[in-house]
Amino acid sequence: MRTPSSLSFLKKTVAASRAACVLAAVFLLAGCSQLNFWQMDGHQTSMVTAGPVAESQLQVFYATVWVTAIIFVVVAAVLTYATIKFKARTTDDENAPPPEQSHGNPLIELSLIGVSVLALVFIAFPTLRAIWFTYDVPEEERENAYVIDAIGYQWWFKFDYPMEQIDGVGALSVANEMVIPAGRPVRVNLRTVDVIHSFWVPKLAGKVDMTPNRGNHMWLQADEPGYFWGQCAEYCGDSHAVMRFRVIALNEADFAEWVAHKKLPARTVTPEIADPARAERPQITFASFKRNEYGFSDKWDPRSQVSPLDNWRQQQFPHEGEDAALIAQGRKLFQTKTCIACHTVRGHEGMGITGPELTHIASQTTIAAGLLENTPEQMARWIMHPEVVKPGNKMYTTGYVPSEITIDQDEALALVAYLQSLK
Ligand code: HEC
Ligand SMILES: [Cu+2]
Repeated sequence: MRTPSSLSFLKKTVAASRAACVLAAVFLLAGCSQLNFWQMDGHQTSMVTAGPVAESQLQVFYATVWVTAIIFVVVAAVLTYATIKFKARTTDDENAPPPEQSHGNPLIELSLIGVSVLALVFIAFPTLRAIWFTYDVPEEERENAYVIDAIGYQWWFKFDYPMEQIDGVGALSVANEMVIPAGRPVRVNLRTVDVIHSFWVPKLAGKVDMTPNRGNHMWLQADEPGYFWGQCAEYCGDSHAVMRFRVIALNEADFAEWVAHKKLPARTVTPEIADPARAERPQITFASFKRNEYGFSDKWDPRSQVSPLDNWRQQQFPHEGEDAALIAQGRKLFQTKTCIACHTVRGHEGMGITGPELTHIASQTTIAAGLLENTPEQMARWIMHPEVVKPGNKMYTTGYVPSEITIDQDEALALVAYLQSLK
C-alpha cells in the first residue's frame, strides 16, 4: 500500500517532468526557428526539391510520414483514452484486485495484423516505384542523357566529362564544381580511388555510395538553372565533414559555352593583356583560422542581392588589374614548390593527377572541395596552411610534410596572383 509521502513524491515527479517537457518544447521551437526549420529551405534541404529524382524520394518520405503519423495518432488516442478512463481514482480502486485475465480478442488482433499489412503495402508501392525510377535514367530519355563520371578522393571530388574529349588529352576534367545542363537527365557514374564515399546533392538526388572496386551509378536532373550544394555522405576519414561540392546547372547555350571554354588550355597573362597600372596587390589579412568564421562558403546570406548562380557567373570573368610580372613569378613558384607533382595546369606546367586539376581554378566559386570561398585571401590561407583549414588533407600530409614545403606571404601573393589568373 502506498504511503502519503510516496504519493507526494510521485506528484512532484510528475510536475517536474511536465515542466521539463514544456522547457524542451520551448528550446526545440527556438532551435528550429534558428535553423529555418519552418521554411525548410536550407542549402542542403531535401524538403525543397529541384528535380524529378529528389521529388520522387520526397514523395516516398511523405507517404511514410503520413502512414506513421496516422498510426501515431490512433495509438496515442487509445492510450490516452485508456489512461484516463481506467485510472485508479480512489484508494479502493488502487487496492482492487486485477481484472480477470483473458487471451485477448481475436477479432481485434486479426484486424491489427490486417491494418499493419495494408500500411506496409501502402508504403511499399511508392517506395518500389521510386527505387526503379531513381535507379537509372528512364528508358525513353536515355538517348538524351548527359554522362559524367564522379570520382571520390579523400577529401574532394573529381568530375570527368567522357562526352567532351580534348585532342591529345582525353576527357575534360574538373574538380569540386560539377556543371550540368539544366532540364536534361544526367547519368552520374560513381567511382572512388580510395575509401567509400557517398554522392549527395540533397535538392537533386539522394545519396549513392562510391564503392572501391565496384562501379555504381545514379541519375539526377535539375529542372531549372541553379546553384546547388552537395556533400559526401559517408564517413571517409579526417576531413569527411568538409568534403563538399557544388552542382551548377546551366541552360543549353550557357552550358555549351562553359564546355568550350573549359576545353581550352590555361590562360596566359602577358604584359600586353595585363594592366599593371590598375594592379592592386591584394592585401592578405591571414592571421589565424577559426572554424566557422567568415570565409567558409557553406553559408549564403539570404538577404544578399546576388543569387549564388549570378555570383558563379561573375566568377567566370578575369579580374581587373592583373600584374603580369607577379603572375609570371607565381608560375615559377608553382614549379619550384612542387605543386606540379600533384596538379595539372593544362597548357602550362604540371601533370599531377593526385590533386584537382587547376587549369581553370579561378572560375570556381569555391576551393578545397567546396569549403572556402575562392577569393585571393582564402586561397592564400589554403596554400599557406592547408593543414589548419582541412585536417589531414593529402596536399599537406603527402606533399608539404615530406617535401618540407613552406609558403611565406610574398610567395603566397605571387602564387595566388597566378592561380587567380587561371580563368
Ligand atoms: C602531394 C600533392 C600536392 C601538392 C605537392 C600540392 N597539392 Fe594542392 N592539392 C592537393 C590535393 C590532394 C588537393 C585537394 C585537397 C582537398 O580538398 O582535400 C589540393 C588542392 C589544391 C587547391 C584547391 C583546388 C580545388 O579545386 O579546390 C589549390 C588551389 C592547390 N591545391 C594549390 C596548390 C599549390 C599552389 C601547391 C604548391 C605550393 C600545391 N597545391 C601543392 C595535392 C597537392
Ligand atoms: Cu568522402
